[in-house]
Amino acid sequence: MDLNKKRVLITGITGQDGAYLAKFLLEKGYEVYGIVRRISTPNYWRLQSLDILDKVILISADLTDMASLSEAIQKSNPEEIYNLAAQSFVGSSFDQPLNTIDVNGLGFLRILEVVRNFNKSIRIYQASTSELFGDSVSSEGIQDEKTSFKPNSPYAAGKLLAMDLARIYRESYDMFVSNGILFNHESELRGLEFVTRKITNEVAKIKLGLSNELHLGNLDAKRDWGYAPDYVESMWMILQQDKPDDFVIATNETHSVREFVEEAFRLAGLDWREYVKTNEQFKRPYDVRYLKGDYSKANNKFGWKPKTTFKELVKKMFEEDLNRWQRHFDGEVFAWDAINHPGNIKFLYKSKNK
Ligand code: NAP
Ligand code: G4F
Repeated sequence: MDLNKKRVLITGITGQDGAYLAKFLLEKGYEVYGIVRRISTPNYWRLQSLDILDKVILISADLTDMASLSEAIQKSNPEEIYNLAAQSFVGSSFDQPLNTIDVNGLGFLRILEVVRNFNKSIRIYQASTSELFGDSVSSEGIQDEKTSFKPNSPYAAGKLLAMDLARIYRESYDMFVSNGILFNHESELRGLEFVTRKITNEVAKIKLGLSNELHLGNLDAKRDWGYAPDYVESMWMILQQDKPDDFVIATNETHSVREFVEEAFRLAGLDWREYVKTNEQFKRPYDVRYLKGDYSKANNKFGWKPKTTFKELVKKMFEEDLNRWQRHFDGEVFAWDAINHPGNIKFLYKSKNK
């Protein structure tokens, strides 16, 4: 432990946002700890591709296991905790509703309880979401911090529980707990099951002749899509405020899934109608139809604004996927598929003498 550095603990460090946030905080001079859960195949490809795997300190813990969280928080003794871990795929929350609520709702309560008992001065960021709004605003409106919540999925219900708990712990115990209500944000490190990455990855394969169909669900759904590296900066800014509060982070623009598809195929020089098939398998029992966020509060309070446009986002993702498949084709091994090379990982194990 480097006592000259500010310490931070990130849950979900192996995910898209966790990896970008870890890189951002390392650059700010923090000592970065992250919890990783035990899975059968190591999942360090994002940390590897940002070249930070050997710069972060990993602790084995799980949001469903309070004892492991308690140990992780005591060992890292952080000034700030960013709770990014979640069962984050809305579609899967319909297949695994209990696990989703356990991780996304109760998991956060476990963190709050450990912090309340261990050190109430730790500042906590909770990864809240625009999914909370559900269909509470029609296709002409815009969502901000005052818009009512109407969750449409077990995923959003679990996140609403966490958001309510944040407010309750803030008011009851004078704890610094803030929510970032982030609208969709994507990147070259996005999971392959999310619609943006599924599209850019498949279009890249089609372009290289490795695939000839793209199966999608609801093409009419509209989302406010931003770029993940821009968004992790807002998480840090939210925790640097004088008082805990909740902030919408978005781009103030909305685009349909169909528009995303059109743009990706346009970049590939192909006509999307020849390749895209709608498939019931990818439709949800209850989908959020329309999201468009107003980020003025964050902009007025600490000057945050998005830096990447919709077209730039699609281009970055498509070009990176094309590049990865091209290199894969050429037989090159790189971080994306070389997930089994953990390298020089700093892992904090349980101490015998505790
Ligand atoms: P992601 O890529 O799916 O990452 C989720 C992370 O949570 C992974 O590191 C995952 O570990 C970890 N995790 C899952 N279950 C866990 C458990 N039981 N214990 C410990 N760790 C667990 O998600 P993301 O896109 O980075 O999103 C980060 C957070 O922001 C999530 O809470 C998400 O719900 C929220 N959010 C995301 C967006 C968005 O558009 N990206 C928008 C609003 C809110 P493994 O690597 O082992 O799976
Ligand atoms: O990319 P998606 O799976 O993201 P979704 O459901 O909006 O959730 C993401 O953003 C939330 C913030 O609003 C986060 F809280 C959450 O963790 C996650 O990061 O789906 C986007 C839209 C949906 O309307 C979906 O029905 O795309 C539609 N869609 C159409 N075809 C598809 C597909 N989604 C996926 N994943 N796969 C399809 O084939």
